[in-house]
Amino acid sequence: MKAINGAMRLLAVAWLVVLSLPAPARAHVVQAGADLRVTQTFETGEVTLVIAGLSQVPAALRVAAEAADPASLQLELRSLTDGSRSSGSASVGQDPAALWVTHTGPHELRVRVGDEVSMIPFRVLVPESAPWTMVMDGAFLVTGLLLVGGVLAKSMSRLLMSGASAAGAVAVTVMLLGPYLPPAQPEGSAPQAESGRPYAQGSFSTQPARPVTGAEFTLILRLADGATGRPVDDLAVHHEAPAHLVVTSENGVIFRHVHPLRTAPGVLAVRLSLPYPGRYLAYAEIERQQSGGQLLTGAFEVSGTAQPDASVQEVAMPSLTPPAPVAGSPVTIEVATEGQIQLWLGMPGHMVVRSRDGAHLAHAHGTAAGPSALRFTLTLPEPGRYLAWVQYAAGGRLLTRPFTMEVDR
Ligand SMILES: [Cu+2]
Repeated sequence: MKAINGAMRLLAVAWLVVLSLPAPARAHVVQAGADLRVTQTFETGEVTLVIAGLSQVPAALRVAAEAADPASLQLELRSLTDGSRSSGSASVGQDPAALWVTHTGPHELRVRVGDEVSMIPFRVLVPESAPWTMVMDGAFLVTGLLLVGGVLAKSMSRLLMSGASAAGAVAVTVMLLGPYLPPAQPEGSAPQAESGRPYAQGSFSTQPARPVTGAEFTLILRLADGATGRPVDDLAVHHEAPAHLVVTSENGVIFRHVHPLRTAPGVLAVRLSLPYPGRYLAYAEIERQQSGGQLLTGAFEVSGTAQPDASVQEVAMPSLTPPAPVAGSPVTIEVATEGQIQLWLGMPGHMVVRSRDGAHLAHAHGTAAGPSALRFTLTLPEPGRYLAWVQYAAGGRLLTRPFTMEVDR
């Protein structure tokens, strides 16, 4: 009996230890309950909306604005399930807006800055636990109750002991298998498509049709489903934006990296002003939900006379390894940064590389090589001259530093 009582105490202690451990992280449902960051380029500058994750509904959804420059946002949240609305406002550096949410599922956040409006579709997700976690929790509970019962009774029958052991074994087995069992779909998530979705077809246009140097115009990207021709309205937020748009002058002197607004289903738009006349190349990186990433390209002409350009950037002086890069094999590029690196779009550094003719565009992410250095590794497909722009945030500012490199055969 002594031996059984000893084992019982040991089991009771083990049970308490397991209960006090943090629940294992389930990476697949990290979307539910996690913050959603969406970056948008308004005329006044770039603003990142931080939509706080919820653990339950109904609740107040907190929406904050982050930006280098001051901006005030009018917000309206609409449930696409029942049409219920809630509105508020948020300013950079101020407390978040609190918008009332009653349902999980599809919503649209309408954001107005000045006279521009972006409508951001997103899903309110609430984490839900998988059925097997209930089995595990139940088994732990039974083990504990039997053990506590035994302690209170100051003795433990063999029946109680074997019951507790069996329940404990079930609980531990399920816990160990946990990482291999399917995670629960968060409440409010979209039904899974049976197969991947077709690529989007993109067409770029400008308004007015012929932009003039120094004057604001709107660059528009219309997205249509490759199979049905209907507007593509299911872009996944990747690297903190539904779309990343790079505009370069054909000669590579002008570079813009912006995040267009969704002005209607399948329509993305951004206001630009360009200083030099000539041909410009546009590249949009998008990713449909449950589909792959893709790059859409287009071109447009700007007329007029050259204007003074305030966006002229200092040139980066990178160190390359090997010093003479070769087509088809990796090159490591290290850039010293001006000041301590801060995350921008969730990454320490970004680099956009374009072939001189514009046929090839690559987007690489850097790792921090110390507090004030960035390291990129990429492989360029063809020999020739490449134009590159390193972008990173330091001192609360986004810096763009161009350089060029020759790639040998
Ligand atoms: Cu981007």
